[in-house]
Amino acid sequence: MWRVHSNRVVRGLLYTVLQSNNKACKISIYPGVVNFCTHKMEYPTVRRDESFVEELHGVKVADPYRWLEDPDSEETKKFVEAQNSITIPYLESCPARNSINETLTQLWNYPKYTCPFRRGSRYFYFMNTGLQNQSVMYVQDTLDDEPRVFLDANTLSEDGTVAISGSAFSEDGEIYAYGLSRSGSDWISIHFKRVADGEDLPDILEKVKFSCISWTHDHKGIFYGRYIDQEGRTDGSETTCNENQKLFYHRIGTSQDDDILVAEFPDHPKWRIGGEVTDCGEYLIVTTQQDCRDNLVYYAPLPQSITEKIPLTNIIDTFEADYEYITNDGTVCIFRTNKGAPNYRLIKIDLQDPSPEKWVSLVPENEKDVLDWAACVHQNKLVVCYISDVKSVLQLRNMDTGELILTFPLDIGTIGGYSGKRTHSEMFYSFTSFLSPGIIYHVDFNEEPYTPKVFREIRIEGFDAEQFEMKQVFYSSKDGTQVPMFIVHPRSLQLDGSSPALLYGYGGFNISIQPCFSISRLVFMRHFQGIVAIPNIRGGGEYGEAWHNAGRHHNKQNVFDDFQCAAEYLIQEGYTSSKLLTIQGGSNGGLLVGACINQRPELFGAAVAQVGVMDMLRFHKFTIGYAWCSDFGNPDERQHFENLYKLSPLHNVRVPKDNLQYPATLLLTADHDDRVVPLHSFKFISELHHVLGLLPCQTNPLLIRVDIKAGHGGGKPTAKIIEELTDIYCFLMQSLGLNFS
Ligand code: X98
Repeated sequence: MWRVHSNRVVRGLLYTVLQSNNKACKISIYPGVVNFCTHKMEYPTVRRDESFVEELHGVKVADPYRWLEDPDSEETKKFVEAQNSITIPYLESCPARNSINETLTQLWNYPKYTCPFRRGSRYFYFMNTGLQNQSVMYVQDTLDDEPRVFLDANTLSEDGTVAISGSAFSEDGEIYAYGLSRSGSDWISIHFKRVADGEDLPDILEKVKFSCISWTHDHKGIFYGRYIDQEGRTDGSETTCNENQKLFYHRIGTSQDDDILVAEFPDHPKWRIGGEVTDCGEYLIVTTQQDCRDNLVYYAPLPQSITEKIPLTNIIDTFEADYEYITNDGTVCIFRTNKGAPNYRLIKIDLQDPSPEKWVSLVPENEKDVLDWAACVHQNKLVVCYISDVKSVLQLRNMDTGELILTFPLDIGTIGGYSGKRTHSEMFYSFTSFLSPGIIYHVDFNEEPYTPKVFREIRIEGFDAEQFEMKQVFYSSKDGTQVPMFIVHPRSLQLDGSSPALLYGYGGFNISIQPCFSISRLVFMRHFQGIVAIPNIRGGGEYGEAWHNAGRHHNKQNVFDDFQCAAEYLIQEGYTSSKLLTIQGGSNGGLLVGACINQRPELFGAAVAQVGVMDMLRFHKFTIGYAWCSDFGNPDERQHFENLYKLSPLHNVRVPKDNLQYPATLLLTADHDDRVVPLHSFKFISELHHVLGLLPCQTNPLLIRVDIKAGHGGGKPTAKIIEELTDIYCFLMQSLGLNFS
């Protein structure tokens, strides 16, 4: 017996979802067109151009979905419509959809604060009352004053899709330069707001991406990076390669057309250029980077007035390590570097005599812990944050000698935010962990001993950390490497393999996945009675450059092995079973998920791959993709090509042996993702459907959700985040048969 389950216009399409007694459903996408979906999905037919074959390094490689690389063609638009038109009804027909959405919304609705930061004579901070699409920036004259709204990005668009991305105050704190991103794109326009009266200045800077914003200390203008030669659309829906970034100086009150070209490297079109005015205001430090690691360093004394290109002196001339400016006294600069120190160290380089023999070691490398970041506070103190077995350790050190003054007491978790300045006698830092939504601490350096005081603690009504258990385990990977993993779950769970588990991973780019609070994971644990597991797989920065190197280029397979061994550990230890295990990852983690379902389809019940890199032979051709060759290798080089061809999700979809099937798979992407362009997911889902879609044993759904007015994730409005999470949990509930209670 069929009944109309729902009949509504959703995301621009009319759907009639019919449900039968046995819970099967048929979906009418347009009036008169009915799709039957009982135990198995029927996927849209996607044209394959079998004639499209390229010879790469002597190997014939087919690319039948090359046409999907054109985001503007009618055929691609129809493809997106057709995919969404099977995915959305599947997600919408989840019987617990409303409950999931309401639970997420209700739990999300608590006030969130960032650390306050002082600029000029005022304090600023961001606050979200709970469900606001974008956090609001407040200003106070003192910490006890009534806060006033300074900048509310929610007023800049109806749907919250305009977000602040990058900003800097002038040195006197009187002008705020801020980037605005639209629909999740990496492109920003830079705007300027006068602080005293909140008035926006007429200056607007366009074609800005991957940019620094750094003021000269006369408060007259900023250095910023611009892709002035970029042709065609620059709204993030294009896939064009970003080349020829140039460093410009914009003087407030002038037209962008009159901006001064300060630095360019025309022989190196792929270099990104950062410019930073030193703390003393006397020098410009310029860094260049082609990939996602290693940079060169230049400097120049700043002229009184910037009217022409600034002649730069090179002090680091080889791409072999990272160098990050921290602060300086005259010509002596402190840098954080991994040169000769895979766990990073602080060194002093004299700009007048920068030869490596003259470098002074200020804080030497720690044998085990990674020096994650450092900042200068209260004239001559250094705040130094380490990663120690994935957890944060926060220290105060003497800037002249590097000696340890004290280690701030900290629970197991992460320093998620920091504010402090060399010219100020106070600092703030925030702590977060899986079971701690956030505590902001304040340290007043005028009072000894330097005891951090709780400035603000974020509390969530109805959340009791005591009801959950968190632990860190170390498991053996395929080659015997010990990999740390956090496991969090309700205390009440019986660990007999019957619990659903969510295994999240990233594994790349020297990025460390540290403990942080997450409402969505709380919902998974509390309402699906689930287990959350986060292994710190190789490729990340948790154990410094060695850990990163062990998971990049020809070692990339280690990343996938670590993740698969994490899954096996969870099953062996009775936390879950394959059928109840979901793997999840985004961006480089989307690649991880794509590779793992190809390599071990039977190991997982479901897979959620968000904004993933799936075509490993062509990622370097679009937007900023070339920068990832430092992790992935360059497909134009034969040895890298051979490695990439073996692990590329798009090129390794095979019919599983023994009548097994792929896990229920949901790919997510968005129309303005200009970091990992959506074509990766478009081609991968098409290949999954082509190889597996008609197999009788492939009863698990293989779906893609393509969002609109959204990008890679940064600046996503709360409404869209909750909608996406609702969809993901509806997908897991439907495909794994989970209970939501
Ligand atoms: C990037 O591609 C980073 C891109 N990126 C930059 C620089 N600035 C950025 C500012 C905002 C957002 C992205 C930025 O490279 C930059 C500017 C000047 C000098 C140097 C850098 N990332 C990788 C990524 O997104 C990993 C992390 C950062 N990936 C997507 C890797 C694979 C999938």
